[in-house]
Amino acid sequence: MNSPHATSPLAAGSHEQAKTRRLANALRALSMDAVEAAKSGHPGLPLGMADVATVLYSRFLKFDPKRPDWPDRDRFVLSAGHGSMLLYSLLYLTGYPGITLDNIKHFRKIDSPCAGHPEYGLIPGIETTTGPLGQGIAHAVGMALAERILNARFGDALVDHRTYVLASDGDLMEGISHEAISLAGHLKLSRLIVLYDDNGISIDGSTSITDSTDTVERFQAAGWNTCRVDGHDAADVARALAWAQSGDKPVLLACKTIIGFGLPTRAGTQKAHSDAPGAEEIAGARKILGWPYEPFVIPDDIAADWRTIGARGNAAYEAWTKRKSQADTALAAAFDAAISGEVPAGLEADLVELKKKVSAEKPSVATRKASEMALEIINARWPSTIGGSADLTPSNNTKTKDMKDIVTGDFSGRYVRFGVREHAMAAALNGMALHGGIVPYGGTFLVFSDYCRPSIRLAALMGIRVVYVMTHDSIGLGEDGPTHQPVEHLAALRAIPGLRVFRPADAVETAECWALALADKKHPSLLALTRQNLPTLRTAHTDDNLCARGAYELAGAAGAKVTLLATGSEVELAFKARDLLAAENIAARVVSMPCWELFEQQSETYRETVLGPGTVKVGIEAAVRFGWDRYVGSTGAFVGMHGFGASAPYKDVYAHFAITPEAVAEAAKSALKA
Ligand SMILES: Cc1ncc(C[n+]2csc(CCOP(=O)(O)OP(=O)(O)O)c2C)c(N)n1
Ligand SMILES: [Mg+2]
Repeated sequence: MNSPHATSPLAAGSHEQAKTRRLANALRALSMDAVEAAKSGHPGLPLGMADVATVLYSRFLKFDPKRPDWPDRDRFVLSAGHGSMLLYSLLYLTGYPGITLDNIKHFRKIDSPCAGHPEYGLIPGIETTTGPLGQGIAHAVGMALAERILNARFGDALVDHRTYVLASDGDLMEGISHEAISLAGHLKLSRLIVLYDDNGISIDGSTSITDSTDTVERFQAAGWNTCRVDGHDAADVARALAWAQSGDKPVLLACKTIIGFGLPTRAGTQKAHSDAPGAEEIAGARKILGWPYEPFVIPDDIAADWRTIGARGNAAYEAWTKRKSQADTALAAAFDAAISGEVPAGLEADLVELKKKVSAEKPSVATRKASEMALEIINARWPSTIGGSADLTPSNNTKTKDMKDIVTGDFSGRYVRFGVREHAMAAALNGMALHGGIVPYGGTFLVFSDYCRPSIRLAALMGIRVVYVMTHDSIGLGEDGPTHQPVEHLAALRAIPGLRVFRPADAVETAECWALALADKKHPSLLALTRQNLPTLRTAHTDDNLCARGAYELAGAAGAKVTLLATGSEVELAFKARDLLAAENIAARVVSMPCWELFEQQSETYRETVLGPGTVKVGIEAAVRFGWDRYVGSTGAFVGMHGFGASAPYKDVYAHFAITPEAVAEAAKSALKA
């Protein structure tokens, strides 16, 4: 690489440099005016990073506001989501659709897409939801990885862009940043450029009161190229960004800035971080910045210059369209298919064939193995799927036969070795899904969904398609004991709005749940899968996907007095309990409930019919009761866990906690008597 301090187009004192400062001041003015009007928000970051952002948008970022979905655009991730007004100002001034000055005037109000923190989907140009610190930079690692994967598949002519991240002290203090930067450094994601807002301030005061890390050395140790930059010297920023365009490693530009730059008394202090500065402070800032205009007024010449910046990328867009039209027809078609994200023709039918075969052969397999069987078919049909695991590949069964590893320097594989980095894995899956062209899935043990949860929550909030393959889903994992046996996780995951939690009962249901997860472009799905073998219970084949309705009657009974409601491995127990009850002339039906969320969406009539009006209900799940009351009601019973598990062979653990067919039959009989 060249020196980051070579000559610059933005020499000190030049007209260009003065103009850049005025452009930046437009971002500052809009940001502080909006925060002041809302009487809420965070002026510190926008005022501090305005110069850096201006250089990035005016000289480096490849974007076309008229084509916010252009697949080969550079991605800009505002990891420090509290600085949202900086992003809104940039999007508005460069001419993105979906954001008006009026929206900015209503920053943080119910009628404005300018939400407190940037929310994916509210305004084109917001590449990801951010706000929980550390998530954005980790999402960006997934985006940068997606770019390289698609570049390997489709070539430089179609895929050749960068991912820029603006990260704050808080982003880099968060643990997830460690996982994310070490993964990016290992994979040498050279198209990833982090602009670190090195202002030395967080909410409690100077960062020196909590942190002694040398951030630049930390990134170097993780395999990044680094450079210290004066974040208020446009020339220095431009030089560093030019330098960052080449090289074979991800790049950290540590930009020294003053938080709240321009605020007369608050600049450089934690007081600048958040809250409306007040009329006096803002009037003072206008003087210091040389910005005499009324609130929300952008003078015509500056507005025009920003629009010109917005128009800058159109030529690159046109050139890309031309390259695409000249590309090999099959390649271009495959590219379009990947970007569309549609499930390829024939895949659903293939999965139906798998169901038919399984129903006939009735194998006894763990659902993690059944998931692998489904994945063999999915991955063979769909080149867009990218799989991975957080160092549990042999346990999660996530790697199918033809999947080659993605390795440093060769991104032509389809399998990511995420290392023991669950949180960054889940975030990278988000980034890949957001990037587009990829359908990501990743595995770990269900108990470690806790380590993924913040990313899973954001996937649900954003409404994106990510699939989590979470195996070892109960005490049924046996010997590893209570540290590894999830008990509260199903309930906790079901509490996340929009997350589809699937717990299939056998290999047929597993194939159905995979089909549902893939077909749903607007929701993340989590498959909770067993370690232990389960019998095939769906022995009568149907082309219909019965799991699509969330719950259904798997075994009926004439004159049923009892309905046994179960999920996953416990459906087998329900079947055995049904036999025990039948021997005592008590008719019981079995309802499998692989996905509560989908069940809740069915009509009231369907739900009532499935739950069995007039029958006594027994819920069976090797997990805590939380959530089950709505189905078993006040007259029903629950057979499951009431605390943490225990370490022993799994059959002994089930017996120890009395999650057995006998216990279920007893519970049903007591409930009938009550
Ligand atoms: C995970 C998470 N924890 C806490 C917060 C609340 N919070 C918002 S900004 C911030 C830290 C502010 O410091 P810094 O990141 O350096 O931003 P700056 O003040 O420099 O703009 C905190 C703790 C958050 N948004 N996300
Ligand atoms: Mg800071």
